[in-house]
Amino acid sequence: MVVASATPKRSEKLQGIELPIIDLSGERSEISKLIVKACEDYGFFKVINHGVHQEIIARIEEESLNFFSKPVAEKQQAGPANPFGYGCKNIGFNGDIGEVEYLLLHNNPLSIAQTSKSISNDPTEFRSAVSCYIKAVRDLACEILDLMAEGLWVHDTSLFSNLIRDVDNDSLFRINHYPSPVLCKDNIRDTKIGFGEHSDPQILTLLRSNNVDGLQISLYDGVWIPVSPDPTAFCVNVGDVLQAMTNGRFVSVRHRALSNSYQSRMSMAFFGAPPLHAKIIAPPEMVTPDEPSLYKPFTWAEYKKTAFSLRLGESRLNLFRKS
Ligand code: GA4
Repeated sequence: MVVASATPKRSEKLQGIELPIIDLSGERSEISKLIVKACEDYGFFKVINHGVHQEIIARIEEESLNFFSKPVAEKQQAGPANPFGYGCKNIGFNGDIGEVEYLLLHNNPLSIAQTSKSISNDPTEFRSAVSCYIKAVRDLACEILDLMAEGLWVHDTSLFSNLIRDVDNDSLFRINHYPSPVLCKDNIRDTKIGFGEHSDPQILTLLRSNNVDGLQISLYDGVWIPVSPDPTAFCVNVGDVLQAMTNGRFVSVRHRALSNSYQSRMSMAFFGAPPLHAKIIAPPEMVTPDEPSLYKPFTWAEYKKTAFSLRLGESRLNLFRKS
């Protein structure tokens, strides 16, 4: 069965929307159409019946909770996240701050092995839990990218997925922990920005969280729409590179995470990225006389360098628009 909501009118969206929920056990051509529509309308959707085994998820969740429950001094030994490891409050290198602590890892096996040593007392177990999870979500991301290409009638249906299947892919894995805010005076809980507004620079992000809310997306400037948590689903979002490769047809939507809950929130994001040398250019099917190409060709290395040299909330893809 495929479940997807029709695009609500703007007024309905403002009253709180549910993202399209796409059942991946449905009929392939139907699913690919729904995915394309969701990426055009929202840049975000949820997938259910995604095939990632619960044991794989439970294993990395347990490892992550073990890590975050360690004393601060011990956690700091796995940091700073420069480039990989434990980070607390500091996001990126340009002064962005949030109420979040996190682990940032590269998906390269050697890098995982290296980073695991300082994260866990049992690095072999941690490394294995991370590798299994990354493999499962990367396969899922590839499957979704193939469905997107099919729905867009791109001739080479592996065009997008090949970028993250490449041995040199630059994908990242991030585990965020938003501690439950302490009670303020009068027992009022403060809403804090856990992770400030931004778009993801990569191709595709697959996010899952525990059953605690906090994720919001911005479909219209200044209007934040909460995304309800669902630990059984993956929340999928289009990144800047996919917006460029679809010539603006798919949108890389800004999102943020609040930490305003009575419980702590833990989320895990896989950011599927191309190899550094990969050229990012929309395929011919995405460019027509009516829709001429919007972006200059660039490599992922060029784009990444720009993204990491700017603030979190920057609209960096605009810098690559043709004038
Ligand atoms: C957003 C998506 C990923 O979490 C991330 C982030 C990265 C970081 O935390 O170091 C960035 C941010 C993210 C975009 C702009 C730059 C880089 C912080 C920042 C200010 C790991 C990524 O790849 O880009």
